[in-house]
Amino acid sequence: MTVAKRMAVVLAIIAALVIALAVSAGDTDEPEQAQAALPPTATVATPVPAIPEPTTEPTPVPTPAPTPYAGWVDPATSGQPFGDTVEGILTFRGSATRSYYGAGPVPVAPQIVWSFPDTSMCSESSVGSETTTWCGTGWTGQPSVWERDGQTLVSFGAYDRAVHLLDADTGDRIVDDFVSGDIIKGSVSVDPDGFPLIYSGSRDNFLHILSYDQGEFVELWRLDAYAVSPTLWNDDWDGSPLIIDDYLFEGGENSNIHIVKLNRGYDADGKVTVDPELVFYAPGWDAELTAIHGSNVSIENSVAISGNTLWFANSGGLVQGWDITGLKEGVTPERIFRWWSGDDVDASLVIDDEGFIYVAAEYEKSRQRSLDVGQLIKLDPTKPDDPVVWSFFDHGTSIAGIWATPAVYKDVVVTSTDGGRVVGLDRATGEIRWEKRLPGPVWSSQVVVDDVLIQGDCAGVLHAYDLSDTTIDPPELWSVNIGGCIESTPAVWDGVIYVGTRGGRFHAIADVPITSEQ
Ligand SMILES: [Ca+2]
Ligand SMILES: [Ca+2]
Ligand SMILES: [Ca+2]
Repeated sequence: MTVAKRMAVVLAIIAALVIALAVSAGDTDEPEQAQAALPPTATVATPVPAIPEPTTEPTPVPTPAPTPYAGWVDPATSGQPFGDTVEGILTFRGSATRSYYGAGPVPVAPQIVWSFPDTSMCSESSVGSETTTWCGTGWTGQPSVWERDGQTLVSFGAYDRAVHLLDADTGDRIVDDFVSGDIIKGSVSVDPDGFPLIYSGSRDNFLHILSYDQGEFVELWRLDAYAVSPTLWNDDWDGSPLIIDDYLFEGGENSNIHIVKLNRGYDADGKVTVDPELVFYAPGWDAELTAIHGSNVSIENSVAISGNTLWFANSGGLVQGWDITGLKEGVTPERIFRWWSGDDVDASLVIDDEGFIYVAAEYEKSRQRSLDVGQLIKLDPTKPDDPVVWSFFDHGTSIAGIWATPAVYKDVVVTSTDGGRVVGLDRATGEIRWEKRLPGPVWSSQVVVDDVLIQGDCAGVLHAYDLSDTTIDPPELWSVNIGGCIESTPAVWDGVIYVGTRGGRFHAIADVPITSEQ
């Protein structure tokens, strides 16, 4: 049972007790109506006596609901699920702050319970005159997993060019695959407001919006990388979009940041509709950056939002925050934070519950700046002129640094490097608490659920480590060889781990075989 399901049961029990109390107290005039008027929080806030005393008091007075956060994303929600409308992992790293890793239980002695499909997912893709065959799922490749109408669904994009939507219990297709025009590297996003929509980029130059309520995938809209001007560098879409309050936020390899008003709704037949409008775009580069770094300033990470600021970085290493406070009122977003990391930042920025930002950078250009600021940097955005809180360094070889998106968990930050280091850092000081070595490149992002660190390596082994004591090198709980380099980030949901590999297939890993009854 998930936490939310447990909460629902507890709420139901408490609600029943409140009704019993009202009835026993003789307040029988309008128990149903009175109960119906109570918001769910009121029953939580009001303690129920074990032995109800007769009283002339009416039913307990509801406590007013807490004032909802007025801005875009309450910073205090870092580490929590993405809203409370749809249960699941709905976008890369689960939330607007890229910091929600899923829900347990985590399996204790897992095996592969199903794999999809029967043969490898492969296709060819070309860059310039060079054509390569790609198989399986890659970076970032995290599946979305969510609950809908009593069913658990899982969706992901793969190197066969397709978006897949499966029954998470069985691995059977819910609808036929949506085949895009090129390979898919990024992580799909699922609509957090419950609309039957999936959002996916592709190397085919389009960001696609797909519906799945007509018995098949229907492409309702797509955004062309060349819909904006000027662009720089390329035209793929790797980032996992964020959808909040009917707005979609996405960076592209066209090096621009984009904001789309979705205008979601339903038609007369009850089928989902969108009427998107590109309301804002802007270059993610500036002349100061291109003077140093040239035109490779694509945005390949997944944007983050905390408070009223939209955060992302680009392949030129420019970390930036854009003020979106007045977006809904038509106020043009404005860049309010600029900081240069020195090298390509493909990992997504992670924002903790205090608003600190964790930047993971690659080391390819051998610049002095990279030697000065490091490859994992904690930034304080309230000090734009001197934001570095601490730095972790990984520049021992000519190509080094970090592709995985780090995990903030309790008092540590866990990261991994291209060379195969897996490191636990003190979140306050940046001090290295422990370090492991795994077969690299370790591009699969860290996932921590219920004190268990899940880490894939490039030999095809998925590891689980006991992180209950964050001060010691976490002992291994289990490992399972699933074959093929694990570049994709796993999704942990309700006893099952979902992940694809470069070996060609996508897997569900759990303690016991899942039966397909019902
Ligand atoms: Ca392309
Ligand atoms: Ca890319
Ligand atoms: Ca890049």
